[in-house]
Amino acid sequence: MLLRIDHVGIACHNLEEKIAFYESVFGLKVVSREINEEQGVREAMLHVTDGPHGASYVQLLEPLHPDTPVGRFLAKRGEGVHHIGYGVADIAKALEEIGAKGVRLIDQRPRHGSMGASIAFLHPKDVGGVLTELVEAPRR
Ligand code: V0V
Ligand code: CO
Repeated sequence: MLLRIDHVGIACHNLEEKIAFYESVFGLKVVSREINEEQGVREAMLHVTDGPHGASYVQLLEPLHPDTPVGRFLAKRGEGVHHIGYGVADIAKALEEIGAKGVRLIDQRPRHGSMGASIAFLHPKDVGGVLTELVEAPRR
């Protein structure tokens, strides 16, 4: 069901500073920057590699306000890995199958994600403490 690691989401206080760090230390390049009001983030995708099932990225996340998922995470835990996003071929089908196994779905239906993707989150308490995101890339 999971095709690849689409992205690792990393929470930070200052997006521009963290982009500069990933560019200078790892040589990654920003391929997208967006503000997602619904998710409460300003985010950047840095391309890592291409694989047979699509690309993988680092997603850097800065909260738009303290009272958002990433804002609360930063206050409680500080900067660090916030979530893992897995690529799936059919997000509606994946949600149905995963929900049927008793994992709480934060999103019953897909939402708008970075670069035109459809995304949905699974509750970290049901995934061993890992906030898990499903990502269906847009059709080309
Ligand atoms: C919170 N918890 C986490 C966590 N965030 N555990 C693991 N990883 C995380 N990232 C734990 C937290 O420690 C608490 O456990 C418990 O969950 C409830 O947390 P809370 O402090 O009440 O925080 P809330 O109200 O933010 O609720 C947590 C959830 C929320 C996960 C339900 O953050 C959420 O709905 N997240 C999904 C949306 C999201 O994260 N969007 C930003 C990325 P204890 O302390 O009670 O044991 S947007 C994105 O990735 C995009 C756009 C994209 O990829 O395209
Ligand atoms: Co994400």
